[in-house]
Amino acid sequence: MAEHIKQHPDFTQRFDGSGLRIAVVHARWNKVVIDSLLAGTLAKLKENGVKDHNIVIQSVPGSFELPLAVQRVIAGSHVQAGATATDLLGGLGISSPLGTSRSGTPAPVVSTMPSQPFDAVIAIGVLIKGSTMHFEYICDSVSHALMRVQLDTGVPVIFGVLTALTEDQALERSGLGRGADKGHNHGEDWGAAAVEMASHARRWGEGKF
Ligand code: DLZ
Repeated sequence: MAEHIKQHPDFTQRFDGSGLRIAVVHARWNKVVIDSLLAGTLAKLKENGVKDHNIVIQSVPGSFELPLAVQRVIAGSHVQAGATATDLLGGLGISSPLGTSRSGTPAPVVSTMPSQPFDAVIAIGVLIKGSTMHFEYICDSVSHALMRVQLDTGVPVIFGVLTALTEDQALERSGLGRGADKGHNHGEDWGAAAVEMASHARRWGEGKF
């Protein structure tokens, strides 16, 4: 029997992120740790093939703001995709009050709006316990709310919220440990998990198992 049972998951199976659109929403409390987690997340997304133009980054003040932000970002990406469809119909002269151009040739389709809603959202925050019950309330409500958002929307939400009892715990989990061992940057796992879950969700949604 191995000495330690608790292990990171095996992320060696590669998923193709080249066709995925992913949002990262991060809090700004505890910036040093957030910056490192964000860097690890983005590096792993790109390593898995996600294109720069398909990554959208948004920030909010603290972790408590993350669930609403994630929910609105998902909703907004559907609005964007719908607007692109409307642009397309307008370009073809179907719904435009002006109809086709004078020559009768459909106007060219010019759209700068992304056509694809987000395939996954990564929520990043760093909660460090203080001397009151604040930490417990926020950890509890944020984790439940992020779970609710992903179940309500069907879009994978990656739980990138560190809930650390000490500053050292937060540093070690972002690869910034004060000792010789800098620890592991959990942002990398969140990037890999986002690509995997987005790929699964798309495939499962098409009834492919
Ligand atoms: C107020 C507060 C405190 C004390 N600590 C943290 C923290 O460690 N990490 C974090 O992300 N946010 C913290 N916040 C801010 C709250 O999350 C939230 O932004 C405010 O209560 C405003 O809603």
